[in-house]
Amino acid sequence: MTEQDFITQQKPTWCPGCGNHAMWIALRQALAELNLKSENILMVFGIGCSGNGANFFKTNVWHSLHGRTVPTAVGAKLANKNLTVLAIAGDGDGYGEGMGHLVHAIRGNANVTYIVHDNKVYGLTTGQAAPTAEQGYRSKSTPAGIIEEATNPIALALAAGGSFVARGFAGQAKHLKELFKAAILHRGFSLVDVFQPCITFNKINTFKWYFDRLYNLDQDKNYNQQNLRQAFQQSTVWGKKIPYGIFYQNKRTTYGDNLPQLQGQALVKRPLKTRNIKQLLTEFS
Ligand SMILES: Cc1ncc(C[n+]2csc(CCOP(=O)(O)OP(=O)(O)O)c2C)c(N)n1
Ligand code: SF4
Ligand SMILES: [Mg+2]
Repeated sequence: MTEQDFITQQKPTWCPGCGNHAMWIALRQALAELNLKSENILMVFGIGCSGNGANFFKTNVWHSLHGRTVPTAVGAKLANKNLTVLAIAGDGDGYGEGMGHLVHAIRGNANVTYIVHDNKVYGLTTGQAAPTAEQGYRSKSTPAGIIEEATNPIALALAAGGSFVARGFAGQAKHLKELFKAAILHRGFSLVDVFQPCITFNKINTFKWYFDRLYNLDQDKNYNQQNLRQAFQQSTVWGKKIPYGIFYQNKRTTYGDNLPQLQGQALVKRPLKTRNIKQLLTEFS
């Protein structure tokens, strides 16, 4: 398949210039370059501008609930291990309502690729501060600036035991494509947090803001992606300079590997057996 084969007939409704367009293209290219077929891919989307991507990718797609993208994706992977499963959410979805799921999915290391559109706002609901918004960020609903400190998804994923933790940028589409490919090829739970400028509501974290600050860890010969201590150190760098790329990657058994029931044929391929549970009911009644 070519990247064009992953396009539906529906034209993207995102604002012209939104970082979502570049993410859409980079992901399609990654899928095509990995020789994946539409019918073998499941994308689980959350609710948000990011979630509207559900209409624009020609794969199996599940437009899930806000905050419930990850458990839906993990469940689907357990039911059909033959699918390449991606969970795609906004930062409000993934790090707000869905935050607890992230930590537990990382612990289990289910073989799912999780892509988070990090625009630091709730785009679809017109620009309220997302958990990744910096302290003091002003929006219509927080005119005096937010009191909370920004959540740090990279440090959090590392602390939870993440086996693949990365950050991309919608302004570096070629690098983003390679990052998506590496994340999909990784056996286990991979988090790719992507800086995705929301040009309509976030007037601070613009493309230029990122271009002025970002440096690429993947090009640093002294950076070791297997060194957790180094990854933690880089995850806390923020301000005039901000790192992106693969912070950390290691090999761990996946959730599916550790479940004896999942060995052999995928669950969905197995015949359904009817069982008589009368004896069980009598025992517990
Ligand atoms: C359970 C639930 N809570 C809240 C909402 C309202 N809601 C819809 S989209 C959204 C925010 C989306 O922001 P984000 O996840 O960052 O995605 P973006 O639009 O920025 O891509 C919210 C709060 C909802 N639809 N469902
Ligand atoms: S509101 Fe922001 S995130 Fe949503 S489509 Fe427009 S620019 Fe993109
Ligand atoms: Mg958002």
